[in-house]
Amino acid sequence: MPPDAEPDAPLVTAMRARELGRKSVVVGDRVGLVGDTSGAAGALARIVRIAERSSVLRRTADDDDTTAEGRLERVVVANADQLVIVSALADPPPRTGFIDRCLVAAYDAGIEPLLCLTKADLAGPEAVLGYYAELELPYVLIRPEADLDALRDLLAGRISVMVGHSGVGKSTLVNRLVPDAARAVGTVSAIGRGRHTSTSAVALRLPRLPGDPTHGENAPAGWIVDTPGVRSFGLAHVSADSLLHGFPDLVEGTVDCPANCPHTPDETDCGLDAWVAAGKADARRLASYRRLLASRSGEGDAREPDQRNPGDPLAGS
Ligand SMILES: Nc1nc2c(ncn2[C@@H]2O[C@H](COP(=O)(O)OP(=O)(O)OP(=O)(O)O)[C@@H](O)[C@H]2O)c(=O)[nH]1
Ligand SMILES: [Mg+2]
Repeated sequence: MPPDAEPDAPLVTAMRARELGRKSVVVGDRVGLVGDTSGAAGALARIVRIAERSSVLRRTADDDDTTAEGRLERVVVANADQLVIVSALADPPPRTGFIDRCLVAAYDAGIEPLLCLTKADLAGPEAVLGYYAELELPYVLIRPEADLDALRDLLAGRISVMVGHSGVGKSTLVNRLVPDAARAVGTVSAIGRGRHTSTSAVALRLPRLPGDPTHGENAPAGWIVDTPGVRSFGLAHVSADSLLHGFPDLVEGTVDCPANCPHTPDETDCGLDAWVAAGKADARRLASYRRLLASRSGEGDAREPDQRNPGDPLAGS
């Protein structure tokens, strides 16, 4: 459905036509339909064309890197213009390593990031926000009892996709934003045992707020895509050079690096160490960047985040 489709446009059920070959249709795709597009009960249309995508959010599914299937690159969503990185402030605890990976993916896809910190009723945001102090990263805090006006403003008129670990409250949030969404909501006790409440990505049209003075009567209300929780956001498809762009606070620290500097800890002339020593960026950000570099080159540490960074509970991915 086009982003500007009328709110009462019929919902059409369609299947992928054979002439598309191996091209797969993903959530967010704009498609050409033939056949019965009436939306009547039992009507089935065919998808014969996929429009050029304005953005493609990918992740390498390296949850399981022991199989070829596990290393596959997957398209999460097409045509999104905002990546809503959902992280709970507690239960499950925030993981800046994961948020950093999402920021890299957003930069790589040309999608603007928004940090959405849920469960603000359970813990404060200071530690997470302190870690990102040098970035101009927009954020919103979500409490169950407070209104969602700030978030609604940031979502208005855009196609936003939510990503985050299982149990952080993505579906809970979608149900509040889109009251008739009826997304299943789970319990956090299942985390880490391979159970995810949401099992597929779904795009939902945001309701236009009655009498909303800020966006005009004919402004599109926007779309929100709820996705299943992921354990990790694999970045094997992102080049080592592009990784750095997910760390805008470090970029300037590389201007004095030797040509083709790999920015690894063993590169004694890498400018990033001096940059951090001079207080221009947080040492934890450099450590996170270098962890990502190492995981890309196959030297990744496969231990659980809690064991890997005993001194820094935030750092896991
Ligand atoms: N205290 C508190 N609990 C919340 C909040 N938001 C969500 N929860 C609870 O967190 C649990 C998980 O919420 P879900 O919305 O299912 O999480 P999800 O991110 O969609 O999880 P997956 O679908 O598995 O990826 C539920 O028990 C919610 O009631 C919040 O702001 N505060
Ligand atoms: Mg869910």
